[in-house]
Amino acid sequence: MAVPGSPGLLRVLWLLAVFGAVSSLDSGMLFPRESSSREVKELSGLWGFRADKSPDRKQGFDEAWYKRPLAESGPVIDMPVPASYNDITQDPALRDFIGWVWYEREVVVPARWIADKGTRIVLRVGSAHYYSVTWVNGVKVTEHKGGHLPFEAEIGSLLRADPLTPCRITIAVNNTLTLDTLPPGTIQHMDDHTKYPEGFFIQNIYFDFFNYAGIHRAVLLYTTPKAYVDDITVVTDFSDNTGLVKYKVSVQGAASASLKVTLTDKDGHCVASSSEPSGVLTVVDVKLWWPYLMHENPAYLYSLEVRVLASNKGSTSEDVYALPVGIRTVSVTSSQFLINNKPFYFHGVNKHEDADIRGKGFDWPLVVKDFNLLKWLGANSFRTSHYPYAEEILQMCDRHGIVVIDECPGVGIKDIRSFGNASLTHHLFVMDELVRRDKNHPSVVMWSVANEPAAEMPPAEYYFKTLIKHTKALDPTRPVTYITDSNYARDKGAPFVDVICVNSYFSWYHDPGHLEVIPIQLSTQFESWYGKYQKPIIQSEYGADAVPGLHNDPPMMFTEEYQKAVLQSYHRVFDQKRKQYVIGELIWNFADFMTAQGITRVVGNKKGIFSRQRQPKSTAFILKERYWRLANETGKLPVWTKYPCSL
Ligand code: BDP
Repeated sequence: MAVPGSPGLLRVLWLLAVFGAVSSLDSGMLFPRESSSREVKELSGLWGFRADKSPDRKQGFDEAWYKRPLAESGPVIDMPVPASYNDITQDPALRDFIGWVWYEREVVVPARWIADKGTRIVLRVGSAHYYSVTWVNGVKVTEHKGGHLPFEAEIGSLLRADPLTPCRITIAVNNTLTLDTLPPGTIQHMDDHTKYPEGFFIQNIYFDFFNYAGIHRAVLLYTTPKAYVDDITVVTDFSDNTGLVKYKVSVQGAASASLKVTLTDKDGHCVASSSEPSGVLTVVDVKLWWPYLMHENPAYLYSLEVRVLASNKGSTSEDVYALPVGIRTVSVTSSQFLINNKPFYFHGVNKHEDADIRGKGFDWPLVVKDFNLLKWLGANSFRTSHYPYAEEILQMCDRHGIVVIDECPGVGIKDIRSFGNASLTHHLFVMDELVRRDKNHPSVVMWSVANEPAAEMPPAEYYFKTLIKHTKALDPTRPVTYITDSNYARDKGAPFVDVICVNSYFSWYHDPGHLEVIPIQLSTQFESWYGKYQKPIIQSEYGADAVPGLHNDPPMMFTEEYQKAVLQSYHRVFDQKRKQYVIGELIWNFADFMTAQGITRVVGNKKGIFSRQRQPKSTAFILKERYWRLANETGKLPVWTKYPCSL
């Protein structure tokens, strides 16, 4: 975290001190961007697909389906990528499928990529849920555990070995969750044949969203020269009018290389440059990155262009990569969250990557619609409940000034066996992957390592102490938290977090129907947590289900009136406590979303203030009115808000 108020030299020393830690991740995962030296070929569209419905789901491996075109080993259907496969067909068995599914696509690789041996060809999968194995022309190129995060493999030499064969990509994806996956789950076989058919089993999960599966984000091929920019890490600070951009570039594949690093402003003017692989760039008259509704000109981004000129055996090549950079600081006191040393109040939402038909598949129209709704609502922030969102979404946040609490998929850690070594090791690894991917986004202001774990269980203390310490070592510049729903006195991990994030559902899961309990229970909640820890508190979830169009007055559960009354009761308490130590409120949820079937869910969770189709319920207007009022009180409205039609 930044050190507010410290003099310039100390700041540079501090930046240097934290930097070793931030850059300790050994290889990069830069978002693939086109440049004069890099090309990107998206493989979105129709892929061939088959679910392995064999009893043990192993037929595909036993018969090596990856060795030949998929259509040669059985029937194949069309499957869009990116998309979850679950809601694409009329087959309930595919919607609820557990096990391996197989995707395949033949790609035409530009001949010049193959011909030029100085070109690296990288296959990248934005995310596939949950476990994936990838082959190119029948040769395994990578395996990856975990959805929501990208993985890649260099495939140039493989393609060059047989340049006349078309490039056939096969990806097998398995959505089975176990006690040490993130999120965890268990498989339960039902062997009583008086009740269940032969081979019947279910996937138990301890989280409240549909376990959508498949290839959820874009698959692409991209190129770089042999000597390439592998990673860039940026940490920013400022003192008075001077911005500081501490950077570190890691280059791979070069025997010797020279480097040029240029920071340009929005108008393309160079504001600082260097020829060192690491250092601190000084920006005079800095334009800071501010959140939406906190400044007239929010989300100012510079561009850090890195050029690497390498020579290898007499030939030279150049690689160019441009990274958007927002200069800002984040810090926490005992009662405030500071961005650029000014108190920031989170008035935002929790979201899901979720929509009709495509499930968790990335979809630009949906992303842009959601950002328009966020801005309309006057929301300045969201939490990526309950897993990392697509990088394109974080880029939108950088560009629009929407502040992000970036959460890893540590949701539903409820079984004591999920606190074991295997789970912790994987959890630490996922945090490595997440920080490596998202460390340079100015919009990301805090890491959340989990949601509602069974934090009262004894092993939770060691687990969260280790996890939070590890995350802080990876990135000492951002606060770390996890989201709790447990009691302040029993929570074993709370001593280690920087900000207390509490979820509560008074008058819903407790005292259902009794709206009158909210003021007292919510006040008690805040006072108990603050009394014990003296740390700032975010109400990280609160809300109530409302079936759109269902009405009753006086309010009854599941009606729009009840949802409205719950929100208004919470808001009255927030208004008392935000003057003290409550630093934010995030509604559960932005939009209705799909869940597993169950007796408390009527085709999904209905706690959205928008329907799943992004139409407002009455509460959206309540929240809009409140968020704009909060923005008026706590921030500065951007110039364009004077012209409401531009909303
Ligand atoms: C919270 C969970 C969230 C659920 C929500 C609910 O964090 O994932 O969807 O409850 O039940 O406890 O609506």
